[in-house]
Amino acid sequence: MQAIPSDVPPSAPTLTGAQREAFERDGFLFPIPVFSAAETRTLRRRLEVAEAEAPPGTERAARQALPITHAWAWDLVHDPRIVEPIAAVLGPNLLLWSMDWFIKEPGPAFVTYHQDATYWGLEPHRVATAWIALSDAGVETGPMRFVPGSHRGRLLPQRETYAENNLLSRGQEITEQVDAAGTVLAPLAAGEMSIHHVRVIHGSDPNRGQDRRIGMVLRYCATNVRQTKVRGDRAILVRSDDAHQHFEPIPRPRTDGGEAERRLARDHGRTRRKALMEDAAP
Ligand SMILES: O=C(O)CCC(=O)C(=O)O
Repeated sequence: MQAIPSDVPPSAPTLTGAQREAFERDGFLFPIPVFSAAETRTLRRRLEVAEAEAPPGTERAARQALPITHAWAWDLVHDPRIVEPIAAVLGPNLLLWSMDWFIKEPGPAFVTYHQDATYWGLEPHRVATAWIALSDAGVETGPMRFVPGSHRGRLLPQRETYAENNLLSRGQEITEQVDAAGTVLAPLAAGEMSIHHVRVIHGSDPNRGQDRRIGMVLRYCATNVRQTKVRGDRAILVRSDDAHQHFEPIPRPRTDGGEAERRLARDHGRTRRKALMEDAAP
């Protein structure tokens, strides 16, 4: 794993040595308390306002674009309560590569076992996800399941199923059988987060609860990481310096929902779709 950063201020909410070791051993870590109940409610309300304001059929794109279109979301992805634990496992110089949302309404939606590193195009794999629960993600809601230590193994072949209720863009699924008995379920209370490594095998079952299971999913990488599948990918510098400049910088939004912000979000959405949906290198 990466070196532990030396410049984390002593007051920053970083990880303990035992937590870092657990992440290095398992490829995931949870639960890490991040937001108070009031903050979590505010974030959920902001998300649901953004969904309600988006023209029908564009809710997903509107959610993903929030750090490009809304200053509160740009500020949120810099929050030290999220970024310092990530710095403890990836090192001090960090970019936010994306904000995704894994929202599982009560019903049949699921996520097949997959490894993110197989299709994101990011190299090297100094990449980790902060998955933050904005509603309770207890066992009945289909929280994530991880295969401990699988980030230290090889990348397994994946097929694309495009299955109707699969929340993944291409219904990606590892072709080898994953033994559920060897997985670890990662339930979270609202306001808590888990961190997972870009190579760890994970998936999740349907939501059998009453409420939507809302995962705000922030993908961070070290600044030496490159996008190998498309040119012109963008990211937000969230910590220290970017000596590498492999990504176009995303500026803090000046006007919430402004025309320039929405244009940038549309351009970026096209680039990112290309990266996620295509296999060929540029
Ligand atoms: O939220 C889920 O159930 C799956 C999330 C996931 O695959 C990811 O964050 O990489």
